[in-house]
Amino acid sequence: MTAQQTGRVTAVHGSRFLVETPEAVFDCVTRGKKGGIACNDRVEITPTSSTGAVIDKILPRANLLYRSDRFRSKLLAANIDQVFIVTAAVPSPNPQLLNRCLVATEAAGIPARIVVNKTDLAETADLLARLRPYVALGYPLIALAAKQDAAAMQPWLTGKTSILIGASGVGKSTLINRLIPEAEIATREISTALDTGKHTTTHTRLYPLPDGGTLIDSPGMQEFGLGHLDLAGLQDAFPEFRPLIGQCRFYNCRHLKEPGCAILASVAAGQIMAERWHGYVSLLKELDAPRY
Ligand SMILES: Nc1nc2c(ncn2[C@@H]2O[C@H](COP(=O)(O)OP(=O)(O)O)[C@@H](O)[C@H]2O)c(=O)[nH]1
Ligand SMILES: [Mg+2]
Ligand SMILES: [Zn+2]
Repeated sequence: MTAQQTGRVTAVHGSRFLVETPEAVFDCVTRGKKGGIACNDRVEITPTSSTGAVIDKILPRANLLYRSDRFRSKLLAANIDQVFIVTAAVPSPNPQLLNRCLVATEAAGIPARIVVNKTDLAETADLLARLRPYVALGYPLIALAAKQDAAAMQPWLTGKTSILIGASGVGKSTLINRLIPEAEIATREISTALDTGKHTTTHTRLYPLPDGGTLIDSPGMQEFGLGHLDLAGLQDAFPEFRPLIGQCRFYNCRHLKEPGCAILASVAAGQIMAERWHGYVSLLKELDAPRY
């Protein structure tokens, strides 16, 4: 029972991890205080019993989606093909959460798609109109009512590893349950395997899709810090800024109020959405804030 095995992390719950190998599913801990393991990481483990194991090593990642505040990073998932940012008109969305999710996804080099859920609600028309410019930026938008039908998602998912992120209450769990009939049972099994008695909904976990592929559910987020980016990384995460970088009068322009700024000129001309520039400014200010 002590031979090393390779598997993938199928659920993360605090410092406990479920790892699935060709042989079994193991309830794992890490050696020492080593953290930094994400859902869908490939890992090497050493079993310590028929159901328990220790994670020895994370195998190299294709990518890593994460957020961070001044104090710590929160890993969302590794090795993913696409990120679905789920929004809904109710509860009333914070437009900057969408921008932060988009920036994190761009910074990780992963394609982003926007899902507008709850199209059955009248308020959704306004949200769809407000988000139309994001389609012009290159982000596909999928509108659906998960409560009724999630067929619009299906063609996007097959054969891919995807994650759903977004505020709590937008309908991520409803969508998962619609797409994966066994999800509720799987969720209960994971909770039984990982729960230490405490009530919690902070798991990140993955589900195999019926037609092939993997879908990862993440806990709802109200905040989305990106303290790990630097100025160059931040600018580059806005696709509409990219053609303008290097065209400002000052080589080290931060696009805040500098004269001769190509990005500010584009915002003034209505070519760059003011809402996007405001998102950039608020992220830049966080980069400037002292870190502990
Ligand atoms: N009207 C409407 N409500 C929905 C739809 N999808 C989900 N909901 C409701 O939105 C609330 C939050 O859903 P949930 O899946 O728990 O959201 P999560 O926090 O993102 O996982 C629940 O009351 C759902 O019933 C939808 O398509 N239309
Ligand atoms: Mg949920
Ligand atoms: Zn500038």
